Parts: sequence; C-alpha cells; structure tokens
Amino acid sequence: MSNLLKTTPRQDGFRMPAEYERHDGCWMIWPERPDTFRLAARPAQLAFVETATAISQFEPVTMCASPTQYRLARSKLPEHIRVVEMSNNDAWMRDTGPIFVNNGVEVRAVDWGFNAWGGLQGGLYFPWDLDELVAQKVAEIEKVHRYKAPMILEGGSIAVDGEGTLITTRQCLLNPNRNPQLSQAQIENHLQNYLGVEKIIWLENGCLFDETDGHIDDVCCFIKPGVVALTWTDDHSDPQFERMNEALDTLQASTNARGRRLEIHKIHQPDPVCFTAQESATIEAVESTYMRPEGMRMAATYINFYLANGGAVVPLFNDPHDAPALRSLQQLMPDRKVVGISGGREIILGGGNVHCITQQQPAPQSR
Ligand code: KQY
Repeated sequence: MSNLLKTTPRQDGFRMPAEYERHDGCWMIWPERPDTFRLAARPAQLAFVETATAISQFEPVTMCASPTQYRLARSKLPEHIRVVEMSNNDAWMRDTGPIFVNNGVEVRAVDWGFNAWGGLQGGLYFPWDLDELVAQKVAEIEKVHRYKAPMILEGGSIAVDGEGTLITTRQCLLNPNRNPQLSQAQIENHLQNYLGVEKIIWLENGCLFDETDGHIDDVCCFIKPGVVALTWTDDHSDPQFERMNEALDTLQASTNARGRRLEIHKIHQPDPVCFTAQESATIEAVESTYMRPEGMRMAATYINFYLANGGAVVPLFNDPHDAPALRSLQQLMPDRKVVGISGGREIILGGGNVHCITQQQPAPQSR
C-alpha cells in the first residue's frame, strides 16, 4: 500500500488526540541492545513483558521484534499479545513509532525524522537507519495513510491535551542537535501543521540526568483536559529541585489553547536511581556512544506512565515513594485502574520508562 500523503494533517482536518482519549491499541518494540540494557537485555525483556501484559488488560498490544528475537519474544509474551517481526535499532516506540492523528472517522500516521536523540552531536548510537523505518512500517501494517513531517521529533518530547495545547521543552526541541536549520517559529509552525495544535507551552528544561535532552514525558503530562501531573521533589538539596520549580512556575503562568489556567498536581519523584557497579559492568560497549558508569543517576520519575483505555500503567522503583505515587495517581484518575510495573528500574537503566516504550494508536473517533 503506497500511503504517503502530500498534504498536512491540519489541512485535512486531523489532530493528535490526547493519550487519555480512546485507543485501538498500543505498540511496543522488544528490547535487545546489550549496550542499552544490561545482561543482553534479559531483565529488561521481563519488564517489557510485564508492561505489555499490564496494558493488554485494557487494550490490544502489538510487540515488534527483530528477526533474531521473534521466537524469544513470542515465547515470553502471552498469546493474546500480537508479535510482528520488525527490525529496529532499539526499543523506544514512543520516539521511533508514528504519532497517530484522527478526524473522527479515520486514523492517519505522522512519520517524523529520527536521529537517535541528537545524531552525531550527542546522539545515543549510530546507526539508526532501522529506527527511521519503524513509523512507516507500523503505518503499512495498519494500512493507514501517512504524512512525512519535515523535522526531527520524538514522541516523548511533546505532551498534548487533544484540545489544541502542546507542552514541550526548549532544551530538546531547540537543541542544535535536532533541527538546527529551523527557528522556534518554524518549529511551532510544523507542530501546528502536523499535530493540529494551536498553543505551545515552552518549558525551559526537562529533567537532569535525561539522556534525551529534556523530554517532557519525564517532567509532566496531561491526565485530563486542563489537568497536568508534574514530577516533584521537596528536597532543596536535590539538583532536580530548581528545574521542577522552574517548570511549575511556567505551567502556573500558562493558559491552555482555550485560555484557561492549568490545574497542576505534584507527584513526588523516587529517591535517586543510580547505576550499581554490577549493573554498569553488565552493559556491553557495542555501538552505543553513551556510557552508563557506576553511580550515574537516571531521570527516574513516575510521570513516565502510559494511559490505556480505563487504565494507567506506572513505573515503580522499589522505592518508598512508589505507594504514595500510585495512590495520588489513582485519586487523580478515579475512572482508571492504576497499575504499577515492578520492572521500572530495569527500563530506566536503558534511559526511559513505560511511556517511552509505548505508543498509543487512537481510535478513529476517540473522544
Ligand atoms: O524518553 C523517551 N521517550 C525515550 C528514552 C530513550 C532512551 C534511549 N536510551
């Protein structure tokens, strides 16, 4: 199916729905890189199985696995999870998969440029040629029309409310290692044209210790129209403290596309998650340009959760803040079943979490 469109979603009346709208399913990629995930990704694979299984109680899940991993993935995942063969360079479907848009009767895919979070200027690995094809392949499998957006963008770097508002960070979208040829105004224009948004809220920075240059999906997300969950610490001595306060100030001073102030809820972060000597020693240096030494802190937050149909799937870190985070999120979303993922630490050791490894496919009519 040759499905490439020459128009833009905005011209055609399509928009990116919020994650809390109705989904037809969720896409993931099976992890295998030994220079991203320790012990040849075996512990991460268990965490991905846990995540896929948790999401599958709410909506259909498709796991993409490379040719050499297909049999293993198929044997580890429950039968009701679809496994399709798809080559890839790594397992971050949020960033390499398509961003779906809809118009009430049809779903289409937006295929963004991808350069492994910075290309040869601070990107995480080379090559990334297989990752670049993931969005197109997903669109082909789903037989949906596809737009090719004229800029680099990762799904984890934006949060939308489906009603015209998008939150992102300057640290990531204006980073010279993404789209150095584009001005802020041109980037805003592309976001408007390809995601159907009107209002863009720019935070200055993402979290410290984030290897993606400040993805928003570690900082905050929309959980309902006008309502934002924000990662937080009360510890003034924590280096994240300043960044979180800066984010809070910006969000408090902002209005959404409808001109309304945002309701912001703080979710206290886990205690610092740092590589142990054993974890670090069991990551193999292959083609990754990113080192994971003992003691290095990761950008661990509970905000990196996935909203499924009637559910919320939240990474846990075996930390005293796990239970309060689950409780707060459950209170904020009483209409959803909030489920914790015990393998959150294994996923964050690879640099992301539950949100980063998933990509929702909205229903054609998702509201
Ligand atoms: O934050 C994300 N959306 C992705 C994290 C990618 C980490 C790569 N090692």
